[in-house]
Amino acid sequence: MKKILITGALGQIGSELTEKTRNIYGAENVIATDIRKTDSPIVTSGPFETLDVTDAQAMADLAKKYNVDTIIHLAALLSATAEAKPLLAWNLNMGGLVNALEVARENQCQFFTPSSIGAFGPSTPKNQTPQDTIQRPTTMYGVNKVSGELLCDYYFQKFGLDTRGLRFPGLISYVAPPGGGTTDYAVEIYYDAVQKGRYTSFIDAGTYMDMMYMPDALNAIVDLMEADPAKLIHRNSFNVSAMSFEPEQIAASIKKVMPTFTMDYDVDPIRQGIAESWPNAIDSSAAIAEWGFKAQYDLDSMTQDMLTKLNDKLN
Ligand code: AKB
Repeated sequence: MKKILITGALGQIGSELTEKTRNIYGAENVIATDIRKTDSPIVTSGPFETLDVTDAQAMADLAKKYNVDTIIHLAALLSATAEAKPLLAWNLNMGGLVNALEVARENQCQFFTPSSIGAFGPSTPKNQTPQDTIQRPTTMYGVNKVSGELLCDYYFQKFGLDTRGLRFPGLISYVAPPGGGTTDYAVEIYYDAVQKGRYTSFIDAGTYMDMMYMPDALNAIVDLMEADPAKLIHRNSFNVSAMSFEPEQIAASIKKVMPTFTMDYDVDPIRQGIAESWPNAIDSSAAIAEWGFKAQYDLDSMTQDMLTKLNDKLN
């Protein structure tokens, strides 16, 4: 049985991944950590510890205390926040990652950390973006993500650490909100649809980005961690996407369920610039071939589920 330490466990991915892994591997075998303690059910449904990932000794102590054999390192700043606070982003995103890798090396842990479509830049092919291609991002977040992919490759090659990762697109969920991301508009739009019946998009019409519904992202993490290592050619990190759309298409999908829904635009130049530097649609074929990646949800089935779940949650 695995003994998993999760950093950033109260964040957008962590909140749901902690619950899912506790269901699979046993609540006592998943140690949730985050820089802050909230009233989230994660804090009480299994072991929880406060942890600042830039504190290497504190992370090492926790790994020893719980005798962990797997680290899932999620704590990081997202793209828009990283652009506003680039030095903090470097220190947190890179400092936290190298600390987590060192703890994994000392304890011979299996290791997962997410990369992102943000690891690509304006000189990357925009459509069907290949698994192996030009990566010259122009954002601090992207610089962190490419560096992180390389660092994880290095720990695998140099120390034999079982590092694995996914290049996530925008992740959409109704449980914990994202914070400070460029793709956040595709989450906000559902909240505003349910609460106000309209949405003002900070991303401009015609801007395509890859997206995925959270249940597919969680399955992808578990499936990659369980995959036969002999079959993995690319470890850090696999392109994975379930859909690509622009704001008019997500609005049209919502209108199929809520015909009175309306959308207008107030474009944020910073986040629009980040979005334009990213691919329109990435190619997930390496993930499909090497460990059987498959997404269940497309735009309309995600919209149906999001609106149903948010109606239950908010009304
Ligand atoms: C962001 O928008 O920063 C993230 C991402 C795509 O990595 N959701």
